[in-house]
Amino acid sequence: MRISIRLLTAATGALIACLLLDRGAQADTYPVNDTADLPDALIGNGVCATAAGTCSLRAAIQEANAHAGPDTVSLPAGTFVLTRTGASENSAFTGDLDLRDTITVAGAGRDLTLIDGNLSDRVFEIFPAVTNAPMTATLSALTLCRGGNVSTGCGMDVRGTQTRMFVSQVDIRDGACQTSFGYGGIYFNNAYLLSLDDVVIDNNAGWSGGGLYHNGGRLFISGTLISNNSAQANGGGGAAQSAFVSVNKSAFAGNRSAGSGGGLYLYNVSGGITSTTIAGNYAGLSGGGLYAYYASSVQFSWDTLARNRSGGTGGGAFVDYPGMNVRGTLIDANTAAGAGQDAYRSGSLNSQGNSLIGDVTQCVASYEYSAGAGDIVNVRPGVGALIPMAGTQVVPLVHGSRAIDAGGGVPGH
Ligand SMILES: [Ca+2]
Ligand SMILES: [Ca+2]
Repeated sequence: MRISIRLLTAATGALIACLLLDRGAQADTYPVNDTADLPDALIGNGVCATAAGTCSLRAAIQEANAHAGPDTVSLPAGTFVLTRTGASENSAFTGDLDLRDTITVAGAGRDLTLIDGNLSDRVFEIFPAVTNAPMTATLSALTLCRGGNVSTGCGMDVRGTQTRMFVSQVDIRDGACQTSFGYGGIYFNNAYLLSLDDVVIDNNAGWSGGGLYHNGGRLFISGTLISNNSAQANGGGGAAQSAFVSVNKSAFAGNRSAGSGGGLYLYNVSGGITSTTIAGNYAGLSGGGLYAYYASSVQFSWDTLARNRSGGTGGGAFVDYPGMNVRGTLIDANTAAGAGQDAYRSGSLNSQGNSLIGDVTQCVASYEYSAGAGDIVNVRPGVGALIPMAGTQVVPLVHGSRAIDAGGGVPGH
């Protein structure tokens, strides 16, 4: 028996080695050495070379797109301004950088490598050369800034039902999506997966989902700060709908929407929001921090919603139909021009325990608050101002706060 297992292991090892060799033979790395925005002189010859004999970012992507199999574009420190204007072009020849095959674009660091959209098109457009073919795109260690003049995704637009998008150690800044039906610093529409790990999405503006607009598929966010974005309609920081959404140890801070959901707007989503801060956001209508609509399949755990403001109802959260499930979550020090300083209900606010809600009177009066063990409600738990910490933003508890050690225990803390 032992011998047969060993034989099987050896055979499997040989197979894996073959696969690795095969992939290794196909993979190419293009080290970029020119910040000028120039095209490749002869696309498809496997050599990244402009007419000047240099390897530009655009030439590297054109070669990578033409080359089957995974490729890596390696960027040095520098600012890469996309000066070859011409939007609505999809072969990376002008305007945005179109990624059409499995690729990794790696910079030298988010503070060192900047790709500037020149406010003339988005920065990256990600979709396979063959509609809905599998592809994986990875961006790391760089900053995308000043995408604009587009309706979908001033930083990036991700499409294709088999497209997986991984973003880590990346800033997406200062994008100007069209304010008339323009969506998101990142626009994701019915692709397979978007993963944001250690990402900052800051100071982008659009019509809906100022920082991020995510429709369909799967969204995973961890260690990420979404701040100072704005929307004319809903979801100043982010809007997600008809998707599975997982947010962990992240923050939505200082975002604004003229409509609802200043920090985050959820519609018809499932998943979990865990150990996340939603603070200092503003909505002109409802849900200064959060608007949750058809979001009863989302578990909110050990989150903080504080110091958000609403020009309408629900300063912290507007709980729309059918309801919202929270545990160990603090909702306090929010303000609303209308009813429900911290929480306003259209659906039920269900606590699974250890919830700390400064003002839940509007929900209680409507018989739409179900208490959990260890809840502390209708007293001010005591929270401090929003402060930056470890690359994100947090709302600390003040000395003597009722919330100290009242969260019911957070795993991993
Ligand atoms: Ca070439
Ligand atoms: Ca394009």
